[in-house]
Amino acid sequence: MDSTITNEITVDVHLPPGGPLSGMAADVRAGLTKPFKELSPRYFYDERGSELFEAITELPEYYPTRAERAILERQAAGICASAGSPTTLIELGSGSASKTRVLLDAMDKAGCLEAYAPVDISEQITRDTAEAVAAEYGITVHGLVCDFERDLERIPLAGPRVIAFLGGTIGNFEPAQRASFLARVANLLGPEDHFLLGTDLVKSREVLEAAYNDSAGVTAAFNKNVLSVLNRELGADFDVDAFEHVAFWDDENLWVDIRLRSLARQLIEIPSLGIRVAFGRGEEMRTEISTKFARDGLAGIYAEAGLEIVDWWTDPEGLFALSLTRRADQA
Ligand code: AVJ
Repeated sequence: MDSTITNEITVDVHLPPGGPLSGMAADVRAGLTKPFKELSPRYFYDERGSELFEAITELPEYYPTRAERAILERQAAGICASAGSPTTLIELGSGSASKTRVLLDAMDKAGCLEAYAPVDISEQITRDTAEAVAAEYGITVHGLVCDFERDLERIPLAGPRVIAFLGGTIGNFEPAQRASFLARVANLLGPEDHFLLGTDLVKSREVLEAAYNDSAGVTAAFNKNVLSVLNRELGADFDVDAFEHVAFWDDENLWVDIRLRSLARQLIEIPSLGIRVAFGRGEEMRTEISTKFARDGLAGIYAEAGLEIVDWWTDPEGLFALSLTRRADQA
């Protein structure tokens, strides 16, 4: 058989000099010296944290991953058509790209697929994903290893493109951070480009609180693991068992508020930051928010960023949504 290899793999690395965790020290110091302490959810995902998150996605109470996959499986062809049969899929936070293949398959079937650009903070995963996708689809893959909150503007490849941000991770952004991120995405879009975003939806307190307080305790272990990350990376001396997992639905802010509660009065030493941090008994520190959306609210958030909804899909139970947008001034 005569076969010609036409696919091409490029991976550009744009990590800051200190690597993925370079800003961590300053960021953690700022968060732990506030009156209401907080840590960024970006530090959850070391090797163990990533494994625990994988386990969360398989829990009976944790519906978002299954719901998003169900939408993709049912609607991939429609998404591809609504996006104008794009040649290029750019994926923010691509990871191992397991859900992405559903979209790539649909683009392949529609005959429009030419290129894929995974964008992720992990160099190894991005290289592995780039090679696997290039081999499976015989297409050009241009990976970008970066913190896409800093280096969004480096995104490669010509259009028509669809930029996808799946998994509901936008829910972990604070409102101001979310607004500037969406405005920057809008700025990247040319007249034929689209943005595809996964968002978890507002639903009953019972369902939401169960999803973040699973009976097997996996979410609690995931949350507490961030303390082990600080111990390893910053030489802190957190006793992981001296904190308990807290997650509750905040119906004013429309987010699940995820915290660690100190079980005792304690003083934590963080030598590499040159600080000691006091926790009162019962004091809570925020480790994550997970915002839930409704279509109207999201349309308003998009409008402020200069985006408008082209199409919207949910799973049969209405748990999760994928929305497709374009630049409002280019309609
Ligand atoms: C990263 C958005 C997929 O907010 O639901 C899961 C992270 N935290 N359980 C979410 C998470 C606790 C998750 N996402």
